[in-house]
Amino acid sequence: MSVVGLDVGNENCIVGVARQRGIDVVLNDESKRETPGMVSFAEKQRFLGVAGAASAMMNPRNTISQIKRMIGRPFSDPEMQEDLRLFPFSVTEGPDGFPLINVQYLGEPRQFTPTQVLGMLLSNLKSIAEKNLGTSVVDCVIGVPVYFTELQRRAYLDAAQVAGLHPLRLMHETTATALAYGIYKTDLSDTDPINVAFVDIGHASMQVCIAAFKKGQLKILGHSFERSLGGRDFDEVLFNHFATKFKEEYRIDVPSSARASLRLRSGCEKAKKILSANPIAPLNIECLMDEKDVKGVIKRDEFEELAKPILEKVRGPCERALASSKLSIDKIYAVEVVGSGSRVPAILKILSSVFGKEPSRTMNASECIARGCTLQCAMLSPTFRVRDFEVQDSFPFAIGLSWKGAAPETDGEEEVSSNNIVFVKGNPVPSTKLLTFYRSSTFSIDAFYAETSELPPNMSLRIATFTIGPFTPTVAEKAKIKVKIRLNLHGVVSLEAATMIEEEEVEVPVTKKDISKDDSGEKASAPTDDKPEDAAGVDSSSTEGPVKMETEAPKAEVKKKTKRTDVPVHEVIYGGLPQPELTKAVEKEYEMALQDRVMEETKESKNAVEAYVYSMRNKLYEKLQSYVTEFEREEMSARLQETEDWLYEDGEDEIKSVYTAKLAELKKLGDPLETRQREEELRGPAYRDLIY
Ligand code: ATP
Ligand code: K
Ligand code: MG
Repeated sequence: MSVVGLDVGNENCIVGVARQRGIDVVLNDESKRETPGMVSFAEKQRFLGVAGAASAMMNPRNTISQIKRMIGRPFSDPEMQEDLRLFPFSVTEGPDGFPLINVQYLGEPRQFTPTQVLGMLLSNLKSIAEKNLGTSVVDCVIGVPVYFTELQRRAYLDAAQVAGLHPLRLMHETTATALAYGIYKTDLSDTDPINVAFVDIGHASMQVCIAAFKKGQLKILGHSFERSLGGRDFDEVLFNHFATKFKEEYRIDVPSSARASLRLRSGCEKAKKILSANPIAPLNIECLMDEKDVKGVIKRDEFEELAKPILEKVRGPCERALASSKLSIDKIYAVEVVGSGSRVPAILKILSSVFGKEPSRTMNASECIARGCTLQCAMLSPTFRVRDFEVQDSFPFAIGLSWKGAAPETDGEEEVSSNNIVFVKGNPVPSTKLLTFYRSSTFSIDAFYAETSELPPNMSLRIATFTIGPFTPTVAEKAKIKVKIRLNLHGVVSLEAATMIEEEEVEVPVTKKDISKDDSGEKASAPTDDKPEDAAGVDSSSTEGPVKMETEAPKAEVKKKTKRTDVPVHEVIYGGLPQPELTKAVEKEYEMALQDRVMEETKESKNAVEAYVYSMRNKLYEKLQSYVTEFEREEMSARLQETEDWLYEDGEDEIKSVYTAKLAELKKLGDPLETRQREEELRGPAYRDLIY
């Protein structure tokens, strides 16, 4: 069974795998540790990852990036609209109110959902892991931003299914980082926790969490985020600066051209990185637009001045995370900065002033999420042994339930508050709540977000509607229905089970073995965190106890019997793909992947023909020279030349079998020559031996 952790970034994706000796970040086909989160659609195939990024400049309108920004968000979301302004590809509103990505693929216009495109990225990451592990990969843990809504989490799960992956957990990125930090710490105390702030600034967003570490345990005390604050915002500041400047100096309107915009944006990103280590950075782009070469420079303090409004925003999430952890800054032991977007030096200055101490960079800033996810996967996988380490995560949103009729009773200490919040903000993940309803017939429960403040703007608050029934009470007019609501490991709300509980009085003959314990029937069980209760069904409470000495004759006795019946639950989820759509998406992905593979193999067989032409031509004048006749050499050379010409003309764009046939044809002519050379060489020394 595979143990894999995936960090899917807006810019970079990382794949971690567990091996017996530890956690490794694996290399992609281009021997890189980071794989661009890009998919490029072309005439004959798709290009994913590094190859996708390489096509971006040539094919900007059909190359999709930052899919994480679009996943599980309605088209009308103002933040989405803001993002779309900057993307070079076309996105329109689908009939369900969610975005559709429009591309030209296989020579025709096609539309894909963000879920499908994320599925493509995930399947690329899956194949990177598979190539490295040499086995098929299904189980994994995938990082998600802590601010992801139910819809976004469900879309990730759908996309994973499209890719043929089975996530054991969608793990908050900052929690994964905290795990990667804590599990290797050997000096943790049993009693006094150390509190560490983790600040992740990526390409598009910023997340902060405060974690408390004790021996064998980490607990997230609080977190916060800014959905739109990351490296790309700094690029944008530079982009606007230079676009204005170049308009004046060169009279070119960069934003009007998708390709020029992409090139300038990428030049600005480079300049920004240079400024992280140098006081000044050049920006030179040849033939940017209208055949004009542009030149510019930017100084670090100039850049910081331009970026001031963005830098100001860094403080907020740190302060909010501190507030939710209820810790004062003197209780913070260290501030760990991760995510490559945080390499802008001015950010560190702000962090020092908020936390009152120098931030540290002891972690591998680009790999910690993938490593944490891989560790979590190893911990959840039965095939791997990992040091015992408990991860207590906390949920960022308050989730409420509503129903018609009388309020339910809750089991356990925790009350459902008057506004029906079942999972408070900061609730542990996972978590299960047991509610008891008294109802005579089918009823329904709605799950919704109970607070709007930290949700994306204009978002629907509905999560799901669960319909419980039908059931027929047999004992009383109203039956007691226990409903188990779960905030699962992915941070998704689900109704796990509904059970009708009825108590009947029945006469049971008392046998020699009797009950010594008092049977009080159904016992209230406290909210459980992960262990499921006994399977529902008929559960006689007169279980066997210790044998009691019995002298009297056996007689009948009236006993209470608890009968448990599963009640069907029907759930309607708002958003996400219905199963038939998902099945279709899985099939489509399979077809597209097949097409990519066919094209890759075609390229390989074409390359094989080309390689044969070159190597045979060399051999004819070197290794084979003294073994072939003049006539044979000329004949072979002519065939090689013919083939080379063909490769550049008629044979430029053929199907695989044509190239394989071509290679076979050449080999038919060439193999006998090579065999002759080999055989004579073998005979050679022996023959010479005879002479001397
Ligand atoms: P997200 O976390 O938003 O999903 P991501 O995980 O892909 O995105 P990272 O890989 O952590 O993001 O960071 C990418 C960002 O870091 C880019 O904006 C990139 O320009 C920026 N970056 C990388 N190196 C440097 C550097 N030396 N100086 C400044 N910024 C840098
Ligand atoms: K990343
Ligand atoms: Mg990231």
